[in-house]
Amino acid sequence: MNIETVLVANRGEIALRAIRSIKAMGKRAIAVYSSADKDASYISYADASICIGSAKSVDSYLNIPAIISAAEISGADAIFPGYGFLSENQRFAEICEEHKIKFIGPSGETMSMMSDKSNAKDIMKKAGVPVIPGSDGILDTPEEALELANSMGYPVIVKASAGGGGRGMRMVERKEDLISAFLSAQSEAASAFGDGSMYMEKFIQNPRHIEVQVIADAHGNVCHIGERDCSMQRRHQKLIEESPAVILSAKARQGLLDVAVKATKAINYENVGTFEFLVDKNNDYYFMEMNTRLQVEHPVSEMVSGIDIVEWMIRVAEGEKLFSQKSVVLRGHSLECRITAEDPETFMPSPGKITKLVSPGGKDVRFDSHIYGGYSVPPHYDSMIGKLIVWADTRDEAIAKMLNALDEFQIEGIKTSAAFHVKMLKNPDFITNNYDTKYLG
Ligand code: MV4
Repeated sequence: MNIETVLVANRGEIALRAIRSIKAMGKRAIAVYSSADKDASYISYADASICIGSAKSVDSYLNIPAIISAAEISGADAIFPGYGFLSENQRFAEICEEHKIKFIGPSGETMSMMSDKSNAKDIMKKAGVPVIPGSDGILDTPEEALELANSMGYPVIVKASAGGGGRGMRMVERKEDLISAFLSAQSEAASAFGDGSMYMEKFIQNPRHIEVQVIADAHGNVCHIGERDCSMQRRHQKLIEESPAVILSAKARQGLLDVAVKATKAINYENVGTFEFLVDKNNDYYFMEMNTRLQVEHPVSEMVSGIDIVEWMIRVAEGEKLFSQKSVVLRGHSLECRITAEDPETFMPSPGKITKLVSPGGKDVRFDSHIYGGYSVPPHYDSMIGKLIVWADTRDEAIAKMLNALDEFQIEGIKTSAAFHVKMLKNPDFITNNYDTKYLG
């Protein structure tokens, strides 16, 4: 199948990122936007654009009929979902296929297999992937959880099967607290996801969050594009990501990469995906979740591999054969700092008009951002306004390059997280990798 026109069902930096690759491939790019995004710069960079609704996401970026209509009106033969919004919506992927529009991602069926975290864990366990010791599937009652926790030993963590990204979970240190923690996490999950299914695991102390980027074609070929360390987070929001994960031994890294490829094949996966692992002090790794979409932090994998991941998402969606693992050569070190319109001390959102902007640049410095001087950051969406990515031979050199890039970056009118990054990149604990996922709470 030859894709000629791709509709980008997203906004902001990832919409711009996708349009760049679509146009580089000689294809037509269609932008869609909400009325709050009418002044976004990438709209004019696309070959055509269509307003799909008002500022509220449910009326626009989550509005399936409006997006499908826009695809049909513009003659799009494929939809690029990006991250967030409809990117992991099984129903949307199916509706696209029903309308003979190629959804650039895995099948709806695969997505739903992985969106149920307990089920995903079960599938991975059967595929030979190490998983965190815990309950065998869903726990029907808090008493069942208590019995298992008492035999497993504390601390444990109860998790909502429909959760992910930290919602609907509770760490429990003492048996006295288990039943109430189970019930409160369950009711949180029931109201947030409409599903109160819970499972339980042994709590891994001071873990690192390390994930593997995989890509699969329609013919059963699978490659990994290395791993990323995303342990620098605050309240489950990643702040800094890097590749490679230097805390891994060569043996642990190869094990992690091999197991991710094996698992991707086992589930007949297609397109890009990410395997999230928790890694403990002994370099033991355990599968946690699979993300069935392109991720925010994909550029660090592009920088160390030279592979345009968005381009290859489109190519494999067209049925093209994937490159070989041997041709994937991972070199040097890449860091990404997420730039948000937030106060760098309190992380409170700071939308508004950008009155002055000087963007960083130079060799191996990449600023993926849709912002410009005079642009108003709308208050309706995620506060991320761009990603600053650098590449260098070593981690220390990448840190130095990032500090210089942040120094070049000038923005006025709104507060941004740039000052947080400067502080963190000078922090001895970050420099020596002496931190874990709980470092910032
Ligand atoms: C854990 C854990 C420790 N032990 N599971 C947080 C997000 C969600 N995807 C799972 N999470 C965790 N699961 C066990 N068995 C610690 C976390 C965790 C965490 C994981 C990754 C990145 C940041 C985190 C911050 C707090 C807790």
